[in-house]
Amino acid sequence: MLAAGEIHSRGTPSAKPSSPRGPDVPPTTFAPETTPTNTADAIALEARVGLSAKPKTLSPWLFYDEAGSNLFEQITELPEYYLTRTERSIFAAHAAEILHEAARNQGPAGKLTLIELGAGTATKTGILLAEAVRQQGSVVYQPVDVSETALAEATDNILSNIPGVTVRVQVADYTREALPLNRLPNTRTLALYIGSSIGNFTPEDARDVLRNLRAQLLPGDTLLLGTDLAPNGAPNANKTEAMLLAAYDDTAGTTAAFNLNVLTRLTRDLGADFDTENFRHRACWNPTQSRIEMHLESITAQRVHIPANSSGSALTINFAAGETIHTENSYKFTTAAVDSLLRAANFEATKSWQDPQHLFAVTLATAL
Ligand code: AVI
Repeated sequence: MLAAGEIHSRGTPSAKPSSPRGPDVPPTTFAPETTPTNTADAIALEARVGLSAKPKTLSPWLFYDEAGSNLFEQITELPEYYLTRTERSIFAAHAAEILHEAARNQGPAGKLTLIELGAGTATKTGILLAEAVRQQGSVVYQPVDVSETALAEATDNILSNIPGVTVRVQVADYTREALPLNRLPNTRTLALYIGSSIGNFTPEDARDVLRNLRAQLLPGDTLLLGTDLAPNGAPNANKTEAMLLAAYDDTAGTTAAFNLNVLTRLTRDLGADFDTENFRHRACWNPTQSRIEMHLESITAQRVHIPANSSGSALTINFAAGETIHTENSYKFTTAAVDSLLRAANFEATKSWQDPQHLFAVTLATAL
């Protein structure tokens, strides 16, 4: 899956993303060995493999159907979910310095091009794009995402609000595909991987995602990485485990609805007979792995059925009371862990910005 189109903020779109809109397939933490190319087959295989495993698992990409994407948008505005607004506040306070630092290796005539992995609707990126236009007059922005719907929304927002940006959308799964960068002469690339998305990968997969990105960059290009900090993540950190847990188990029940929606999706897309009333949302802090885990806990002993599909014959899944399906990991980092992850992918951390409470870090790294 790969499509690209260039759209300027002044004038008419010269091309639009070409493939039809379909369900979103975000990156997976528990990637199946053989990757089906269509979403229906991928869901069928994911459910069969994950729900037959011990312990049971389901990949977090299953969260992001239309209802799940809307619930995630709501999560980002919850009082308990500090991540999104904190990262935005770091951009608002430091955008000028971030862009100056990234442009340091730039020749006098050159400009920075910004690419963004998993751009989604690019709501926070506008702050950085506006600053890039202020510093260099114009900017080319290349958002990469599996969701054409999200990219179309991102493009509309940016073109109507930030004059001077040329948007080149790229529909691709950056966890599985190379990212042809179409580098312009005399430019350097600043890659954005923000929103703590890296935290949803195991440490090995996180390193591989960054290595894949590094392979597309030239020495001197830069990466801006957004990471959520662990309770002991930085000197003077003002974060408690309780704060972390609340961010993943809010009082309004939005995160619970987001987690349970995965069962609704399997019921709808596979004809399964999950009753969401028989499951409850669980979030826990795993200090050994430095991650928040989300699970769906079976309230009673029960059986769930999935009819035969492209992945195999009909499946009966037995749940003991209290047994869980592990649906997501959200890793939290110390500043040292961020530095060593970057090193492992052949980047060198050059500067890091945090909010005054040290909840979240935005790190600029140079490709070696
Ligand atoms: C997308 N990702 C960075 C979110 C996170 O915080 O790990 C997903 C999420 N899961 C529950 N709440 C938000």
